[in-house]
Amino acid sequence: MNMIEDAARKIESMEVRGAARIARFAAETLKEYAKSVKTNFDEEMRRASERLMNTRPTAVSLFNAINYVMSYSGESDEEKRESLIKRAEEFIEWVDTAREKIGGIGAKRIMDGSTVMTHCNSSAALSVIKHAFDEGKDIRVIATESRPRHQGHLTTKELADYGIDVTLIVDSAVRYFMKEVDVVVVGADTITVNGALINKIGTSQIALAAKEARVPFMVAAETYKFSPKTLLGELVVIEERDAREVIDGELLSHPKVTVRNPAFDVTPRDYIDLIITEIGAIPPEMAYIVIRDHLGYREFGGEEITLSPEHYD
Ligand code: RUB
Repeated sequence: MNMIEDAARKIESMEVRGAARIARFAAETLKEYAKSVKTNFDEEMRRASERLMNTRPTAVSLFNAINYVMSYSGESDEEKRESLIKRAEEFIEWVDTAREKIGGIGAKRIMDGSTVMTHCNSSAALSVIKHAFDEGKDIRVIATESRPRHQGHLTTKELADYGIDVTLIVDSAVRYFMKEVDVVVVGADTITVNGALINKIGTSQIALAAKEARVPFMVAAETYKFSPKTLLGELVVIEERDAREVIDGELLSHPKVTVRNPAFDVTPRDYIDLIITEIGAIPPEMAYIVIRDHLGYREFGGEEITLSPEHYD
């Protein structure tokens, strides 16, 4: 289990972060682990997947990745291993191709001469921005710092290295700069059945400011970011991380001070103009259709939902 424990810690410490990367990494880890399991295949894989599942609670991409890979079939351990490896490879390909398709679709909504605001560090959102740039559009990006972990620095470096002009701002300057923005593009950790977005803390404030300023707000989200669990009424758990990410020193131990550090927030669907997925640009109201028809969560036997692998395409 060392391999699994190492991988789990990489996700928990955010050495591997971002909903798509976490999902891809979990699929890769399960694949490598499956190769090393000698006996009790089902039991070993179940324990491994449970450990990975419990690393970060909010991004449903992790749940969908593990569910997809663990829906393996076969009689013997050898057949099961082969099936699992194949499914892990399929999922990894899904991650890679979806990001590219989203980039191509989303780029059409970014006009030449635009200023684009983005938040945190989303591979899907950056794919949209890079595709627009690759098409020769003259664009400029405003990237938020994304405290407390400063993922905005990663975004700034990645886009600047790509040749795009980037302005880095503190999170509280979003409204100040919104008047210069033509479109906002962010990623997603989870899309719920009613079309709400769960993404990096601060996203909902940006959506609010965008709506007030009549600036279109787009979400770049692969279909594996849509949450089947919310169809059964489950609420998305918002991860609350260590207060020491926010502040250190004396204030932390002051008896009258509490420091809260939620990592994500919820943006209601009314603030979202469009969700760019690999199967098309859709309104948030279509989330139910994606979960039911594309991910295949159609029939539920009791409370337990089991993924029918053939429904993924
Ligand atoms: C990352 C974050 C990203 C989404 C989407 O949070 O909120 O916007 O995960 O990213 P954290 P991607 O840094 O806490 O993991 O499009 O790459 O899946």
